[in-house]
Amino acid sequence: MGTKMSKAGKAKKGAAASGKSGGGSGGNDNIDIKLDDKYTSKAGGGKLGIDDFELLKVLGKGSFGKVMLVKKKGGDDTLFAMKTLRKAALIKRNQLLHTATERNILQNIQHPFLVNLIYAFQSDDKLYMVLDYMGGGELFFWLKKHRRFSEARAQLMGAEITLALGALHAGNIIYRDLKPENILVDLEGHIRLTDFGLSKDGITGPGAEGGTKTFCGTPEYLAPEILDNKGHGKSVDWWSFGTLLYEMLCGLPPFYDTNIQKMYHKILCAPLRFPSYLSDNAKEILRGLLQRKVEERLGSGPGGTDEIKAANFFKTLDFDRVMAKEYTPEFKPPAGRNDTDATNFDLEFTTEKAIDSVVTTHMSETAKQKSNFTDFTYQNEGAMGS
Ligand code: ISQ
Repeated sequence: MGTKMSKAGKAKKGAAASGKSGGGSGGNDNIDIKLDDKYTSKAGGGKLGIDDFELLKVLGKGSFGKVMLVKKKGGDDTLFAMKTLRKAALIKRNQLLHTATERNILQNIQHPFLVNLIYAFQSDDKLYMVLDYMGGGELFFWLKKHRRFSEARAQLMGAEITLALGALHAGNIIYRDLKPENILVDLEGHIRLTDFGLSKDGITGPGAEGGTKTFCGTPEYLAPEILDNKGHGKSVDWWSFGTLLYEMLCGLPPFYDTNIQKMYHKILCAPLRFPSYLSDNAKEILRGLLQRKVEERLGSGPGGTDEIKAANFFKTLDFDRVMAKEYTPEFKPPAGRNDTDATNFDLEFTTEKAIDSVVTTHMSETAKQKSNFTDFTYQNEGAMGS
């Protein structure tokens, strides 16, 4: 959704979600927000609003809004991340479909390794998504700080990411945007994927999508078939996973170049090379995932995710135990002095006063905006009554 937690030298994302959202500046966009009725009505009556939350810290800011650390008033002490999005900015930047996609995916899948949606509501000017809080911040931050991870650390994180992608694929969702900035770490060291805005649902195989996508930002995690505009399916996520696993193990993505054109070229045709310290099992899974021929790529066969789970690289892990978070991560992010000090987030944001800022828009636009966001309000059943 374009909200970045850190600016540590990476290009901001802002990829167009799709040309299908109709564009315009708040007019008659016919947005198909597929909603499951059971999630749109709130038990106990009344509607949640911003006043039901205590705003504690700013965790990050982006072009459409910000993410704040919040607590529900009168509830227990559970911390949440509240993502706010300005409707006018979304409409102007053609991000309605992107937002609707994210919200739909979040409300339909609950998983231990996906950032789950707990509440969603709206005002005339903004959308609000209340999500699991991940106190360890971005994996990106830890990867840059530690340069590379041990095989044991990359193995457990890789297994958790595999299960998250497997759950999305089982729901016919292609994530498409796997990169270290979109992987958040909790205070135990477990991960969750976030930012489903670019995900695509209902695509079952290569070529099913068609059409041209515009990708801004850097291509280092994008599969060759995306760069080649050949249409793509779930296997693009296994390529991105291979790129990420390589970066976790070696410190840089496999086809990295400071020159973006050269990086494009390398992703399409450079040979895959490994540093000498990498184990045979690590090289084997990376060769399988970073296979340019989609039909030969690990995960693209009928076994899907099971092909990845069966790789020798994961042979010392029991995936049922991974799912149950029974393995203790090798690295635990520092907790800070207290739960709410957001020590693993950028001081640039966390020192800012957490407020729900006022949006200045024309009244005529407000009414139009409202019509595009009907049914956004949501309450997770698990959170009822808290
Ligand atoms: C959860 N915890 C911390 C930061 C976040 C940013 C975006 C989405 C979810 C988050």
